[in-house]
Amino acid sequence: MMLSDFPLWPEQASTIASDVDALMTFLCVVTGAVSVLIFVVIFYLAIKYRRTPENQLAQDYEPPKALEAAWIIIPFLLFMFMFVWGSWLYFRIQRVPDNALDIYATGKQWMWKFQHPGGQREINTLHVPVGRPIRITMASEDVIHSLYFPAFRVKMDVLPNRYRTMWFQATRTGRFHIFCAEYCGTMHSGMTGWVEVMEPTDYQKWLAGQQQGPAQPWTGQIKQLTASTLDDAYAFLHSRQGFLIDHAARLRRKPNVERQIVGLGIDLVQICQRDPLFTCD
Ligand SMILES: [Cu+2]
Repeated sequence: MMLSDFPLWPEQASTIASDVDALMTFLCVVTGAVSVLIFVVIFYLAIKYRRTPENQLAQDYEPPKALEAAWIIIPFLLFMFMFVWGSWLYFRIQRVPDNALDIYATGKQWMWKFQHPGGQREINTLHVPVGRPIRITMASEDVIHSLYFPAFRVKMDVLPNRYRTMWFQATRTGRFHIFCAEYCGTMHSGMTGWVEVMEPTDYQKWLAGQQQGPAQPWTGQIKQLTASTLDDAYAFLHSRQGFLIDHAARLRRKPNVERQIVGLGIDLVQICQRDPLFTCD
Protein backbone atom coordinates (compact mmCIF):
# COMPACT_ATOMS: atom_id res chain seq x y z
CA MET A 1 0.00 0.00 0.00
CA MET A 2 1.29 3.44 -0.89
CA LEU A 3 1.51 6.03 1.88
CA SER A 4 -0.52 8.39 -0.29
CA ASP A 5 -3.45 5.93 -0.12
CA PHE A 6 -3.49 6.19 3.64
CA PRO A 7 -5.83 9.06 4.56
CA LEU A 8 -4.06 9.76 7.86
CA TRP A 9 -1.66 12.07 5.98
CA PRO A 10 -2.41 15.23 4.02
CA GLU A 11 -1.81 14.88 0.28
CA GLN A 12 1.82 14.86 -0.85
CA ALA A 13 2.74 17.64 -3.24
CA SER A 14 6.43 18.45 -2.74
CA THR A 15 9.76 16.80 -3.37
CA ILE A 16 10.30 16.04 0.31
CA ALA A 17 6.74 15.07 1.29
CA SER A 18 7.14 11.32 0.82
CA ASP A 19 10.51 11.31 2.64
CA VAL A 20 9.03 13.17 5.62
CA ASP A 21 6.10 10.74 5.71
CA ALA A 22 8.40 7.72 5.50
CA LEU A 23 10.48 8.91 8.46
CA MET A 24 7.36 9.80 10.42
CA THR A 25 5.83 6.39 9.72
CA PHE A 26 9.04 4.64 10.75
CA LEU A 27 9.19 6.58 14.05
CA CYS A 28 5.52 5.89 14.80
CA VAL A 29 5.85 2.17 14.04
CA VAL A 30 9.02 1.74 16.09
CA THR A 31 7.85 3.74 19.12
CA GLY A 32 4.39 2.13 18.90
CA ALA A 33 5.85 -1.37 18.72
CA VAL A 34 8.21 -0.74 21.64
CA SER A 35 5.35 0.70 23.74
CA VAL A 36 3.19 -2.35 23.02
CA LEU A 37 6.11 -4.67 23.81
CA ILE A 38 6.74 -2.93 27.14
CA PHE A 39 3.09 -3.21 28.19
CA VAL A 40 2.83 -6.87 27.14
CA VAL A 41 5.99 -7.75 29.08
CA ILE A 42 4.83 -5.81 32.17
CA PHE A 43 1.52 -7.69 32.27
CA TYR A 44 3.11 -11.06 31.48
CA LEU A 45 5.78 -10.75 34.19
CA ALA A 46 3.35 -9.29 36.75
CA ILE A 47 1.16 -12.37 36.35
CA LYS A 48 3.92 -14.95 36.02
CA TYR A 49 5.88 -13.76 39.07
CA ARG A 50 2.93 -12.72 41.23
CA ARG A 51 3.20 -13.52 44.93
CA THR A 52 1.92 -17.01 45.76
CA PRO A 53 2.29 -19.22 48.88
CA GLU A 54 5.24 -20.95 47.13
CA ASN A 55 6.78 -17.73 45.85
CA GLN A 56 6.84 -15.19 48.70
CA LEU A 57 10.12 -13.42 48.04
CA ALA A 58 11.86 -12.25 44.86
CA GLN A 59 14.95 -14.23 43.98
CA ASP A 60 18.23 -12.74 42.89
CA TYR A 61 18.95 -13.42 39.25
CA GLU A 62 21.98 -12.62 37.11
CA PRO A 63 20.90 -12.21 33.45
CA PRO A 64 23.15 -13.69 30.74
CA LYS A 65 25.76 -11.21 29.44
CA ALA A 66 24.59 -11.74 25.84
CA LEU A 67 21.06 -10.60 26.78
CA GLU A 68 22.41 -7.50 28.48
CA ALA A 69 24.59 -6.71 25.45
CA ALA A 70 21.59 -7.16 23.15
CA TRP A 71 19.40 -4.63 24.94
CA ILE A 72 22.19 -2.10 24.80
CA ILE A 73 23.37 -2.66 21.24
CA ILE A 74 20.00 -3.10 19.47
CA PRO A 75 18.44 0.15 20.77
CA PHE A 76 21.73 1.97 20.14
CA LEU A 77 21.75 0.88 16.50
CA LEU A 78 18.08 1.71 16.16
CA PHE A 79 18.57 5.22 17.57
CA MET A 80 21.65 5.82 15.41
CA PHE A 81 19.63 4.75 12.37
CA MET A 82 16.89 7.27 13.27
CA PHE A 83 19.50 9.96 13.93
CA VAL A 84 21.28 9.49 10.59
CA TRP A 85 18.00 9.30 8.65
CA GLY A 86 16.60 12.36 10.47
CA SER A 87 19.77 14.43 9.92
CA TRP A 88 19.92 13.49 6.26
CA LEU A 89 16.34 14.71 5.82
CA TYR A 90 16.93 17.79 7.98
CA PHE A 91 19.83 18.90 5.80
CA ARG A 92 17.77 18.28 2.67
CA ILE A 93 14.99 20.47 4.05
CA GLN A 94 17.38 23.19 5.22
CA ARG A 95 19.63 23.46 2.16
CA VAL A 96 18.03 25.73 -0.42
CA PRO A 97 18.83 24.82 -4.07
CA ASP A 98 20.76 27.48 -6.00
CA ASN A 99 18.10 28.12 -8.63
CA ALA A 100 15.33 28.89 -6.14
CA LEU A 101 12.72 31.51 -6.94
CA ASP A 102 12.49 34.15 -4.20
CA ILE A 103 9.14 34.99 -2.65
CA TYR A 104 8.72 37.33 0.30
CA ALA A 105 6.10 36.66 2.95
CA THR A 106 4.78 38.77 5.79
CA GLY A 107 2.58 37.47 8.55
CA LYS A 108 0.34 39.78 10.50
CA GLN A 109 -2.80 39.52 12.55
CA TRP A 110 -4.53 37.87 10.67
CA MET A 111 -3.39 37.43 7.11
CA TRP A 112 -0.51 36.33 4.92
CA LYS A 113 0.97 38.78 2.45
CA PHE A 114 3.20 37.53 -0.36
CA GLN A 115 5.35 39.45 -2.79
CA HIS A 116 6.94 38.16 -5.99
CA PRO A 117 10.36 39.31 -7.27
CA GLY A 118 8.69 41.58 -9.85
CA GLY A 119 6.72 43.38 -7.14
CA GLN A 120 3.42 41.53 -7.67
CA ARG A 121 1.64 41.19 -4.38
CA GLU A 122 -1.13 39.01 -3.08
CA ILE A 123 -2.92 38.29 0.17
CA ASN A 124 -3.80 34.85 1.52
CA THR A 125 -3.06 33.34 -1.88
CA LEU A 126 0.31 32.40 -3.29
CA HIS A 127 0.87 31.55 -6.94
CA VAL A 128 3.98 29.46 -7.63
CA PRO A 129 5.27 27.47 -10.60
CA VAL A 130 5.43 23.69 -10.38
CA GLY A 131 8.80 21.88 -10.48
CA ARG A 132 10.89 24.83 -9.34
CA PRO A 133 12.37 25.39 -5.86
CA ILE A 134 10.69 28.30 -4.10
CA ARG A 135 12.54 30.11 -1.34
CA ILE A 136 10.28 32.05 1.02
CA THR A 137 11.90 34.82 3.05
CA MET A 138 9.58 35.92 5.78
CA ALA A 139 9.01 38.14 8.78
CA SER A 140 6.13 39.13 11.00
CA GLU A 141 4.73 42.61 11.54
CA ASP A 142 3.42 41.85 15.00
CA VAL A 143 3.42 38.56 16.92
CA ILE A 144 4.90 35.15 16.20
CA HIS A 145 3.11 33.31 13.40
CA SER A 146 4.03 30.10 11.65
CA LEU A 147 3.76 29.59 7.92
CA TYR A 148 2.61 26.06 7.24
CA PHE A 149 2.07 24.24 3.93
CA PRO A 150 0.77 20.80 4.95
CA ALA A 151 0.90 19.31 1.45
CA PHE A 152 4.55 20.36 1.09
CA ARG A 153 5.47 19.23 4.63
CA VAL A 154 7.19 22.51 5.46
CA LYS A 155 6.45 24.83 8.35
CA MET A 156 8.44 27.59 9.98
CA ASP A 157 7.86 30.16 12.69
CA VAL A 158 7.59 33.72 11.38
CA LEU A 159 9.16 36.14 13.84
CA PRO A 160 8.74 39.90 14.31
CA ASN A 161 12.43 40.66 14.80
CA ARG A 162 14.27 38.70 12.11
CA TYR A 163 14.04 37.21 8.64
CA ARG A 164 13.73 33.48 8.21
CA THR A 165 13.75 31.35 5.10
CA MET A 166 12.32 28.04 4.05
CA TRP A 167 11.88 26.39 0.70
CA PHE A 168 9.84 23.79 -1.12
CA GLN A 169 9.41 22.48 -4.61
CA ALA A 170 5.89 21.56 -5.65
CA THR A 171 5.59 18.37 -7.65
CA ARG A 172 2.14 18.87 -9.10
CA THR A 173 -0.26 21.62 -9.97
CA GLY A 174 -3.30 22.29 -7.85
CA ARG A 175 -4.62 24.18 -4.89
CA PHE A 176 -3.16 23.51 -1.45
CA HIS A 177 -3.83 24.87 2.04
CA ILE A 178 -1.83 27.54 3.85
CA PHE A 179 -2.26 27.70 7.61
CA CYS A 180 -0.88 29.71 10.47
CA ALA A 181 0.44 27.07 12.86
CA GLU A 182 1.19 29.27 15.86
CA TYR A 183 -1.64 30.64 17.98
CA CYS A 184 -1.47 34.38 17.28
CA GLY A 185 -4.68 35.88 18.66
CA THR A 186 -8.46 35.84 18.37
CA MET A 187 -8.70 35.26 14.62
CA HIS A 188 -5.77 32.84 14.42
CA SER A 189 -8.00 30.10 13.01
CA GLY A 190 -8.98 32.42 10.16
CA MET A 191 -5.38 33.07 9.16
CA THR A 192 -5.50 30.65 6.24
CA GLY A 193 -4.98 30.74 2.52
CA TRP A 194 -4.25 28.79 -0.64
CA VAL A 195 -1.20 28.03 -2.73
CA GLU A 196 -1.98 27.87 -6.41
CA VAL A 197 0.64 25.67 -8.05
CA MET A 198 0.68 26.40 -11.78
CA GLU A 199 2.50 25.31 -14.91
CA PRO A 200 5.52 27.64 -15.42
CA THR A 201 3.98 29.21 -18.52
CA ASP A 202 0.71 29.86 -16.67
CA TYR A 203 2.71 31.35 -13.81
CA GLN A 204 4.45 33.74 -16.23
CA LYS A 205 1.08 34.73 -17.67
CA TRP A 206 -0.28 35.26 -14.19
CA LEU A 207 2.71 37.45 -13.26
CA ALA A 208 2.28 39.52 -16.39
CA GLY A 209 -1.37 40.12 -15.57
CA GLN A 210 -0.68 41.48 -12.09
CA GLN A 211 -0.28 45.09 -11.09
CA GLN A 212 3.40 45.70 -10.45
CA GLY A 213 5.37 47.91 -8.12
CA PRO A 214 4.55 49.26 -4.69
CA ALA A 215 1.03 50.34 -3.88
CA GLN A 216 0.27 54.04 -3.82
CA PRO A 217 0.54 55.70 -0.40
CA TRP A 218 -2.63 56.05 1.56
CA THR A 219 -1.80 59.00 3.81
CA GLY A 220 -4.37 61.70 4.32
CA GLN A 221 -7.38 59.43 4.08
CA ILE A 222 -7.73 58.66 7.76
CA LYS A 223 -9.50 61.89 8.75
CA GLN A 224 -11.90 61.42 5.91
CA LEU A 225 -12.62 57.94 7.16
CA THR A 226 -13.15 58.91 10.78
CA ALA A 227 -15.69 61.49 9.66
CA SER A 228 -17.63 58.97 7.63
CA THR A 229 -20.40 56.78 8.85
CA LEU A 230 -19.43 53.16 9.31
CA ASP A 231 -21.39 52.25 6.20
CA ASP A 232 -19.37 54.69 4.15
CA ALA A 233 -16.20 53.37 5.74
CA TYR A 234 -17.20 49.88 4.79
CA ALA A 235 -17.70 50.88 1.19
CA PHE A 236 -14.50 52.88 1.15
CA LEU A 237 -12.40 50.15 2.70
CA HIS A 238 -13.90 47.67 0.33
CA SER A 239 -12.60 49.66 -2.61
CA ARG A 240 -9.27 50.21 -0.85
CA GLN A 241 -8.61 46.86 0.68
CA GLY A 242 -5.00 46.64 -0.42
CA PHE A 243 -4.13 50.01 1.07
CA LEU A 244 -5.95 49.29 4.27
CA ILE A 245 -3.87 46.20 4.85
CA ASP A 246 -0.63 48.11 4.41
CA HIS A 247 -1.64 50.61 7.05
CA ALA A 248 -3.38 48.36 9.52
CA ALA A 249 -0.28 47.84 11.68
CA ARG A 250 0.37 51.56 12.01
CA LEU A 251 -3.25 52.24 12.86
CA ARG A 252 -3.60 49.47 15.39
CA ARG A 253 -2.15 51.63 18.17
CA LYS A 254 -4.62 54.44 17.61
CA PRO A 255 -7.67 54.53 19.88
CA ASN A 256 -11.40 54.71 19.37
CA VAL A 257 -12.83 55.43 15.97
CA GLU A 258 -9.68 54.82 13.98
CA ARG A 259 -9.16 51.62 15.84
CA GLN A 260 -12.69 50.54 15.09
CA ILE A 261 -12.13 51.23 11.45
CA VAL A 262 -9.08 49.02 11.43
CA GLY A 263 -11.14 46.33 13.11
CA LEU A 264 -13.73 46.84 10.45
CA GLY A 265 -11.11 46.48 7.75
CA ILE A 266 -9.92 43.20 9.22
CA ASP A 267 -13.53 42.01 9.29
CA LEU A 268 -13.76 43.06 5.70
CA VAL A 269 -10.78 40.97 4.70
CA GLN A 270 -12.36 38.00 6.42
CA ILE A 271 -15.64 38.67 4.58
CA CYS A 272 -13.78 38.94 1.30
CA GLN A 273 -12.25 35.53 1.82
CA ARG A 274 -15.49 33.81 2.65
CA ASP A 275 -18.40 35.60 1.04
CA PRO A 276 -18.74 35.09 -2.71
CA LEU A 277 -20.93 38.22 -2.93
CA PHE A 278 -17.84 40.36 -2.35
CA THR A 279 -15.18 40.54 -5.00
CA CYS A 280 -11.83 41.57 -3.60
CA ASP A 281 -9.32 41.95 -6.40
CU1 LIG B 1 -0.79 33.73 12.84
